[in-house]
Amino acid sequence: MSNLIEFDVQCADFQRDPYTMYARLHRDDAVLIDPRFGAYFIGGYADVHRILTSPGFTTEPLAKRAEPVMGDRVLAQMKGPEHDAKRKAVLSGLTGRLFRERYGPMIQRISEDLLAPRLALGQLDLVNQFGKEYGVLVTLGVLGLPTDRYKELATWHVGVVDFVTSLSMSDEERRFSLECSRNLIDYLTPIVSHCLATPDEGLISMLCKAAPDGQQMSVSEVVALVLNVLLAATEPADKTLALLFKHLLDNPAQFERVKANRELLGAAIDETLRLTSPVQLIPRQTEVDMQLSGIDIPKGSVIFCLIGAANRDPAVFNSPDTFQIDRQKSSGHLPLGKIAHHLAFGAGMHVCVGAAFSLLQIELTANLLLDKLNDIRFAPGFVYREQGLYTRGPSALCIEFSATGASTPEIVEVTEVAVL
Ligand code: 2IO
Repeated sequence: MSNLIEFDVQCADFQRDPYTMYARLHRDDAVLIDPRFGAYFIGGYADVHRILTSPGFTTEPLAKRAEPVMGDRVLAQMKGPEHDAKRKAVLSGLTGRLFRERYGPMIQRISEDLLAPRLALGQLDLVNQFGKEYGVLVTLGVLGLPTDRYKELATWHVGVVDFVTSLSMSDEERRFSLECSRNLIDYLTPIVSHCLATPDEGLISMLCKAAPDGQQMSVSEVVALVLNVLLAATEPADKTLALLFKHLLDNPAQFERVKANRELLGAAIDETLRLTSPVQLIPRQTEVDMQLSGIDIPKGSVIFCLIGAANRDPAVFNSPDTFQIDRQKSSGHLPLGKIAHHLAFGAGMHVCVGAAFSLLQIELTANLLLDKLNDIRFAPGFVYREQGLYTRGPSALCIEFSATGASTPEIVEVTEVAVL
């Protein structure tokens, strides 16, 4: 039986470094409870896998966390024929035989355009001078939305994400998030109405036809789906890219191998997602009284799956705190002979619909960066920090490099300087 251990999810130590707590959780075989916050936190791989794949665990927490800022329900709140039909619509836009051809050139162009003015400088903050804008622009491209107001959209997106992912909010922060949500919904409503009336080939029009029985969908239903894609695709993008480069820079021998053999990039991205999962928390609620690892959990309890902990469970992953791109060959096995896979995209009926797309996106951009930037290293004096508990990533990643084919510094207009 596990030990039930009280902890404070909002304490500064945990915010700074959740991974020490995760290691302790595994060592002491613990289920965590934050009585003040009123939730359980579960980090064992088998428990998390069970929570995500078995009946008895609902997505009810999203009614409070997501619905107020999304304007209607998101995919993860649905089930049955409605869930199947809408999920299929999103999935068919984000996967399929031709998705590399459809989205590849767009991702490539956005990455090149953002990188161009930075090349000659020989330095770049991969989060704040590339990744954040890149995340928003690629998502807008996928949704077929115009990019002229992307800076405003990026600000509103942050406000909405804060609401979904925060563990505590001041009244003022809440007001700001709701205002951002209102602005985003007001922006999307006429666009969605137009797609409902005169559908085109784009993803939004595909979502407009996603009702299970051929019924007409309401504007707010489609807007919520669009917001769902917007948030889920944008929020983890800069984090995953920066985390990948952080691990490669920390592991020079593996970095050399990846540079020489780009086919290893997929394994490096996968290992990045396991070791430092950009989405660290997935909330659920228990539908019945139950036991998890021998601990009684009453009906109606809010449970957070600690994805970052499950992905470092030593019962499943050997030397779980190390970055090993060859891991797949050496990692542990689950019962029934299944090979253990990380849970960074979740599992079960709500497993991430954008997984394949996001892997394509990171792979294309990482390849481009490796092509254009030579001799990548951390900038002198750069101090690495991560932020966020729900979604987590580097607050900055300042690198230096020499560029291949860069234009001369004189003709480059630079407005911001990397903050070290
Ligand atoms: C967008 C938290 C970025 C999802 C969410 C309201 C629903 C859902 C998730 C992920 C990542 C986001 N939850 N994606 O945790 O679609």
